[in-house]
Amino acid sequence: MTGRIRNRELAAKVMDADAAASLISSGDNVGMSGFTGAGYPKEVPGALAKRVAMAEERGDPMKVGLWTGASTAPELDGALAEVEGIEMRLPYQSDPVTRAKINDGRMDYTDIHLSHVAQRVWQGVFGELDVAVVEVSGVTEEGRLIPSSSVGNNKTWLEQADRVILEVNAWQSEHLEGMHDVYYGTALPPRRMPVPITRPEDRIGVPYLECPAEKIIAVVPTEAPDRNSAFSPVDGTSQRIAGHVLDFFDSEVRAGRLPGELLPLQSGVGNVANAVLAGLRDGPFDGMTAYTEVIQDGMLDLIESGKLRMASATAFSLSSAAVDRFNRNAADFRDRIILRPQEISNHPEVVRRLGCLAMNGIVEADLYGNINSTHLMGSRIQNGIGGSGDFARNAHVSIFVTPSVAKGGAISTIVPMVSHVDHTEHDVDVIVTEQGLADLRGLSPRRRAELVIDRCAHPDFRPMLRDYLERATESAYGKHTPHLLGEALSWHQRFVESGTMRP
Ligand code: 0RQ
Repeated sequence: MTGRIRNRELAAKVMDADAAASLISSGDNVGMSGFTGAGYPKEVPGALAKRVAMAEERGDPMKVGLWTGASTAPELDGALAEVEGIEMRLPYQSDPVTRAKINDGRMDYTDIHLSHVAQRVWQGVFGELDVAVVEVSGVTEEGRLIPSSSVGNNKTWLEQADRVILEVNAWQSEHLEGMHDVYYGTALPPRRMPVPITRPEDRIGVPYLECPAEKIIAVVPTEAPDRNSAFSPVDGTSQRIAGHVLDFFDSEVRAGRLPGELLPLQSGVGNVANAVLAGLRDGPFDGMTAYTEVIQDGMLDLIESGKLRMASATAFSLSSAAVDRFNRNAADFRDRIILRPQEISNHPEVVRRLGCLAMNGIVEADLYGNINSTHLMGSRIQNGIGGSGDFARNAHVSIFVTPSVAKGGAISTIVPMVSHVDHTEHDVDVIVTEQGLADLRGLSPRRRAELVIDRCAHPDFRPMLRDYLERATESAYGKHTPHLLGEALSWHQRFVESGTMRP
């Protein structure tokens, strides 16, 4: 381990996780590293959860505010949610225990565009950041921090926190050194300057995180692995969705709206998005690039196949099999992957300039193209908006993908009106299900509705949607975006009452 902590001053601050966790107080806001199961602290959160449980037993409850890059893993979110040690969680989660606590009303959660988090913290809108707990893969002789498998908000946590606890993880590949690009040029308005990225491969910062040694109060060694959940095997539904997306890219190239190597890809979280990447591996496009948020299995496959020239992101989101592959070949991947802070990987200015092709999964879409990415039946949070909004609004083409039905066919993912809106009709260019693809660009709401029903809805639900649209067009208050207000959310209500949207 001493090999990973090459700085003497920091080596003298090594302690175990329990001792480090004792330096966190009830009521503290704690900024932890971690983004989709990569680069989160492995030791201190569990030790903190133990403290919380002991405090509860003493009748002196302890809670902290928990801020991260995005989702983490059971050892962090799960452990702290289990003992109800989290007062306010932000900006994204996907942990089953956390989700249950939030939906039971026992934990506060604020769901934020991931590119917004750093600037909100700089503005102080969430209060002071007391402690940062950040995993790094090593410390250089000079005390510079070598980031680990995600960058997320770590730069901001290290700058803003009063006290810093480092976890140095020797499980992370040593070849990560040099892969990161940490940009120190951001400022709040009116001093904000352009972010000088004009190609996904541009490096504009430094490969290290900086932190004054006097702020670092503890260094905890670990060798625990990242824990990302495995993707489901690509099934027929995902394959058909991928096929429609590929055909669309092909026709855009033929129409002269996309170059032959496409534009930088952004692919969201989830199984369907991963399957689209798998489809691209067998497609006709070469020399592709990615400017995205996470590098998932499908992205790694594309790099290995030579189809993807390089990928820029803020984190890995790899299954354990893919992590092994990455760790074995990390030196080769280093030249073709750049990890950046999330306010840069998701920066609206850069996404617009590069012309990203955004592909994100959804919960449901409505006839007019509004998208719900986060809430089941309008009230139960699934994960969060993540970076989907950073990309969707600013993309060259914004594509949303979903199977046409959920829960074994009880739910239509195409509904008369979405029960929660994350992406408005203005940010949605293309909707794809296994049934087909609806290119909504340039269409009026009523034309969009016809196309979404014909191309995307499941055949079992198509007649009900057509019937709704016809009656709404006849009797709605306005004929521009016709709705029957008393009926628009009745499908959801039926599901809540009977367990199915079917009549
Ligand atoms: O629940 O596992 O209990 O059955 O939602 O659905 O079909 O596995 O889909 O893994 O692609 O995730 C929107 C959640 C889709 C994801 C979402 C139920 C379904 C299942 C998951 P079960 P699937 P995916 C940032 C990218 C927002 C953040 C984002 C997401 C579970 O894509 O979190 O885009 N997106 N980040 O049964 C009720 C419906 C449902 C439904 C699905 N209509 N009603 N339940 N489910 N549809 C940018 C990056 O670059 C990363």
